[in-house]
Amino acid sequence: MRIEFPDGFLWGTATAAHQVEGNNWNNDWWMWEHDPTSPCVEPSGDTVDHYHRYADDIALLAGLGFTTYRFSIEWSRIEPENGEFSKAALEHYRRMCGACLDNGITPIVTFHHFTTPRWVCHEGGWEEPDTAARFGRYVERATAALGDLMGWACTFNEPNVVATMGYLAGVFPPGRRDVALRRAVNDIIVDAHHRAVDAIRSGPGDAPVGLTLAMTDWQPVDGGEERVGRIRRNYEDVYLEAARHDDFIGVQTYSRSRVNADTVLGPEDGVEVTQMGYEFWPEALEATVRRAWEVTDGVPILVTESGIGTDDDARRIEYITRALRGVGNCLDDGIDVRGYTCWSAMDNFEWALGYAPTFGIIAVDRETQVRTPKPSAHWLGAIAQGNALETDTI
Ligand code: GCO
Repeated sequence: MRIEFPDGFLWGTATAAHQVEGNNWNNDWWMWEHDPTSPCVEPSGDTVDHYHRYADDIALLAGLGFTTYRFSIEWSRIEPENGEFSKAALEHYRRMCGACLDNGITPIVTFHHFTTPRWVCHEGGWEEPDTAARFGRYVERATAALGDLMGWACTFNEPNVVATMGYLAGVFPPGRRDVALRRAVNDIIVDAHHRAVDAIRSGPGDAPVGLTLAMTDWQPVDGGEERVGRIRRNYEDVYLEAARHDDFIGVQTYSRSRVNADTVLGPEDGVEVTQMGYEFWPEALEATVRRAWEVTDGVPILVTESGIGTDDDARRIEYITRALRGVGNCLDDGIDVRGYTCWSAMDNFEWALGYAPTFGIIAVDRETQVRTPKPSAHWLGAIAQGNALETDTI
């Protein structure tokens, strides 16, 4: 089987500042990692020291064949206290964008990937309506510094996870469990997103702007339709609807979940599960791309994350092959998918689960910080270069 992708289709990998930079001590996640009552298994520490090693890392990704790199900028470095902006931090991220462009890589910049500065949290965090304006001001300042170099701009990474895991499930900071609060937080983040879109559009450069959403292929079983509808409404649709006037929507999907009338069911006995405990179900990407396209009324789609936590790199290749077949099916049906960005460039800090899950196509020895591309890195880089997937496995 051979799938050809449209001219200009973007091929890349993704990371997030807190998961790779190291020592981002001035945000809520660092506090959460050091809070004995949180579910975090270990602190992030130096992680893979990408803050200092980005130039080599970007050159390595370019050498493998990738044409884009998605990374996030850290609000707590850029604005370490209310209204105090760090020119040095902004220059750092300007050099990162420059390193991408020098290597023929389009930088996709994410302004918020889960971490919020400590001072914002002290002033109420995402349950405080004023946080939306504070975020807008930060995005405006960062765009003034980086806008002319940004290829694409993501305001938020998975705001639905920030709201749901932080304010309903209580497993992300600030660890709250309150249904009404989760809804209020959704509304505040939607407001923050719209302010950020305006700030980016009115700043230098012409990067397409959107947000990225965590999506699951929710599958109703035994009368689960109504429950699926409710889950989608507050977890996905509120953001898909808010994205209808954006330039793109970032889709991030890892698996499916079956839902009955009472609950979200775990994977069935005997099915293959990943290090995250998710069912191995790469077909979820096709289902969610289709749904994002439908609910946004046809906003162009960028797959901003797709991948698998596994220590068996052959399963990663199988997973991505099947996920890409789904993207090919969507393209065949006229859905405007602009690119595929694999999570992740490197093994990194997987939030509350620490370093055990390995999502990278590049392994990192965190004692020596030596990077070693896995077979999947060479394989996916070659697909990027050929802009086509050829496989006899499916
Ligand atoms: C998320 C994030 C990434 C994760 C990845 C693997 O989806 O939680 O965007 O930071 O590391 O998804 O779980």
